[in-house]
Amino acid sequence: MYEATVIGSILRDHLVAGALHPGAEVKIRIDQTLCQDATGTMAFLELEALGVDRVRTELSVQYIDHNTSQFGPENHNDHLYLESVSAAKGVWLSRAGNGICHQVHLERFGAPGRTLLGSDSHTPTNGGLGMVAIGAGGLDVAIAMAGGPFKLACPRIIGVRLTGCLRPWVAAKDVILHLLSILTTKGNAGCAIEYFGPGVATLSVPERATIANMGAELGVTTSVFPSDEVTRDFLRAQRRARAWRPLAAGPNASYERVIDIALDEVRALAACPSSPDHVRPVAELADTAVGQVIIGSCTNSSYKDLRLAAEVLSGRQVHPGVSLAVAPGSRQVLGMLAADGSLARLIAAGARILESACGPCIGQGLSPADDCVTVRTFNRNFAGRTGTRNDRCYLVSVETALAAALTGRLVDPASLGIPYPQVQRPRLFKVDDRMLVAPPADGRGVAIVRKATIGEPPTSPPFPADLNGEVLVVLGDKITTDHIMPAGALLKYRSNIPVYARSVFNGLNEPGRPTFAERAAAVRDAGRHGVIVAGESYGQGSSREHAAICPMFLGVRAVLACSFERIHTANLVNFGILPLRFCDPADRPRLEPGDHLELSGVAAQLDSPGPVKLTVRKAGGETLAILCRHDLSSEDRETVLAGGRLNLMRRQL
Ligand code: MIC
Ligand code: SF4
Repeated sequence: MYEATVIGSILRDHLVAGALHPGAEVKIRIDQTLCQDATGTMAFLELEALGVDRVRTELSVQYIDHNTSQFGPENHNDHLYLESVSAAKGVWLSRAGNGICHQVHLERFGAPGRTLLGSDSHTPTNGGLGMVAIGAGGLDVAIAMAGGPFKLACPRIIGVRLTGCLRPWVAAKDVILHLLSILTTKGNAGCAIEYFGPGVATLSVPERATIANMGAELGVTTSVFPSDEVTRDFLRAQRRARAWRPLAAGPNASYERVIDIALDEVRALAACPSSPDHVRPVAELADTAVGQVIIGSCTNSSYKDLRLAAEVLSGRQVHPGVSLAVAPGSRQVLGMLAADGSLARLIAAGARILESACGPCIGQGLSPADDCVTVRTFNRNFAGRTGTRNDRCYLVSVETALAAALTGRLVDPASLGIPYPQVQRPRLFKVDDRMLVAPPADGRGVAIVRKATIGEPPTSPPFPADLNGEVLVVLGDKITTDHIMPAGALLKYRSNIPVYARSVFNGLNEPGRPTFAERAAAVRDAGRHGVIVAGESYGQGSSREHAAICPMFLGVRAVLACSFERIHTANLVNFGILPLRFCDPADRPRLEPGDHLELSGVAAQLDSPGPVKLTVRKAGGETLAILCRHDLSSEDRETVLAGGRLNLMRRQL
């Protein structure tokens, strides 16, 4: 399978250990890393804990893009820590205001044929440039920065053959929404997607990046496009022609499965509340009145996206019932919009211009009113992510967002009757790297700024010999890391685990009753081990390792689920929480909060090839026997038993 594919050739070039075989564990060398501020503080605290003086990658970049609202001193404290620790450790820094990590990386650093590991789940955006770009938890990125290899299950490669070209008013976003309607958000862990076919050449690099970006929503490890003349042109226009190299699948490339997409047949689509795979044709949603439209995020905020917005809105006015906000993806995009008059046209049409940052995508402001339909060009619409509890968030292309902004309804943009503006890529992008700070050649003299809100990297005691568990909660399918560890206004506590941990599963809390965090802490303080029970696809969404660290802090030692998502599983293991799969999913609803759950002889059971046996004691005295499986490698088992990877590495050092 790996022979003639682009993904296979990049993995082969970077293979450090293991053999390329679908599902086999391999280790690969990482050329580049990226961190953003909301995950970066913890990643750098972990890097410091590992005693690393200077990073050993070809390039590492720290972006300040997620957490820029600065309510209270915490955000700025984080920024100052990140600025100084980046300089000390040999890492580039992209300052607040310079843009969203994935967009800036695509513009200024991404390179075909290289590997990129990022502490953000949308790191695969740079697969649009022909990189094997993978999202991971902060600790895995810290280890890569330290020069360590990245461990992954060798992905099964799904080929997506693109033919034809997109019709006017249909966009790359609709292509990935179409793919989400086929593959859904669950069941794709362990796969990767490779795009090929004649349709690829009709898509620009930012369009490819939009498609690769939302591979994260499919749950695949990475999404990769070939590197061709379009890629070369893009890099040339960024004054980085030297980074180019050609990459294409050979004629004998074979894939586990091939999905054909005729681009001409794709229609305008929307992901309806509250999952990116609740996809329907926009034409069928025409009765939906819209109160808010936001254009931006790492999925759709390139120059082409926003120039198109300016062209369409030029001389028109946003519907009086709609609040339209626009967040350019980078300072480069914003600067170009300002220089060519697009910004003035957006403002004249009534758009509210936001900072070049993640902003509302991660619930940092612009939460919609109760019952207000919000239409966004983003990638995630998990319930409550906007900051409004029962939100109604639709994910669409820029074209569809503009149609909603003009009409106040969800309508197919082709029905607007406006000629489709042809936006050409500029011959040269406006390159200005003054907000990118290069690290000094020797960072040893740099003083690291550590204000009071910068905490310690958390560790936990070794795994108990026998698990004396108590079920804290029984959940359904598709529990996302936004459910486990909400972000939004709480993002500012990312460097302060004891405070942030108070909000674990806060969406489940009811007024007047103990919170999840209080219940978990009480179980921990009584000397028992908290257990979370869930259905399919536990841990969808972000790479935030806080969704493992904070439960760990509250004494959670095991998660029993029907299936898990890739990044979250790795994070659980890294922080000493045991992920177990039910052998029989019908056992899940037999469990209730308060049940006692025993797993004796943990180490021996994890080592034995058979299922793991658990005994459940119910409040009424009934006893159940439950069988589970684990998918842990021997290294993972050792990590869990040590109480997490930092403990293990400290021991090894
Ligand atoms: C997201 O889109 O959910 C985030 C915020 O970018 C996260 C990272 C984080 O939680 O800090 C992600 O996608 O990994
Ligand atoms: Fe930022 Fe949203 Fe992209 Fe996450 S998905 S990196 S919050 S813009």
